[in-house]
Amino acid sequence: MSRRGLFITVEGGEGVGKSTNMAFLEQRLRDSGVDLLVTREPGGTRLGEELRGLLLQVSEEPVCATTELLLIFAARAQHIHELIEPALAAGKWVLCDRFTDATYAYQSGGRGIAAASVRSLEKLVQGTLRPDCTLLLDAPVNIGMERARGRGELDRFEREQVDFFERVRATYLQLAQEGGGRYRLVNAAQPLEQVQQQIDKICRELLRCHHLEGQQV
Ligand code: Z5A
Repeated sequence: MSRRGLFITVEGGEGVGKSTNMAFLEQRLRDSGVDLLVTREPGGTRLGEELRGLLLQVSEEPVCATTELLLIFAARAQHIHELIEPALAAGKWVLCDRFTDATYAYQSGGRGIAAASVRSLEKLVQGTLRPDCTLLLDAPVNIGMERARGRGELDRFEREQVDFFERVRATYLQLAQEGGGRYRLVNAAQPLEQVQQQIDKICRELLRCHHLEGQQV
């Protein structure tokens, strides 16, 4: 029976460079011989990607916060059942672009849904499943918004105002502060090379802890 894999998530507010650094981390882990599943939330499965489309699209009908929350957890339930759990059970590492910390940050911090409601759904949908390690990319909101605005058309979340993203950031930082050992805070306001030096260090640590050191890192 293979050893259970490691569940790594990457989190952060708008424009912090998640996509850029997910690609860096993926390459770094693959180069080290890690058997890896790379995925994202909302999404990952066919149903999850359809729900993602509904969540991100700009629509004339305002989406109520509870609907948003339930769609996110519906996508997550399918994602865990179809992809995440089977991969971890088979000994693969899972690298996921956002997970439930984003729900605390956006739906609770940003939209104002009670954290207790998120916790109930977390328990229902995930059981005891939690990430083993979360890289939290953090940058001041104005820097993130400036970077994200340079990408063109804005989705439904990206159209929110500064105070929404300030609450998202504050919630993420609070989670990291209160969340025990699983969070690794990365200063994403630095130039990319320095951000990736920080990520590289975390990567070495993870590989060392999981006895993959000595392989090409
Ligand atoms: N959402 C939610 O509400 N609740 C949930 O539970 C979950 C999600 C799971 C989609 O997520 C939305 O879903 C998200 C919250 C909601 N909406 N928002 N906002 P997403 O992860 O797909 O969307 P995103 O936040 O836009 O992620 P992204 O595409 O990874 O964007 P990013 O962090 O901005 O990354 P980027 O594209 O790599 O970087 C942006 C630009 O900055 C780009 O031009 C880079 O070249 C540049 N960049 C990156 N790093 C640097 C540095 N260090 N210096 C200078 N420039 C840089």
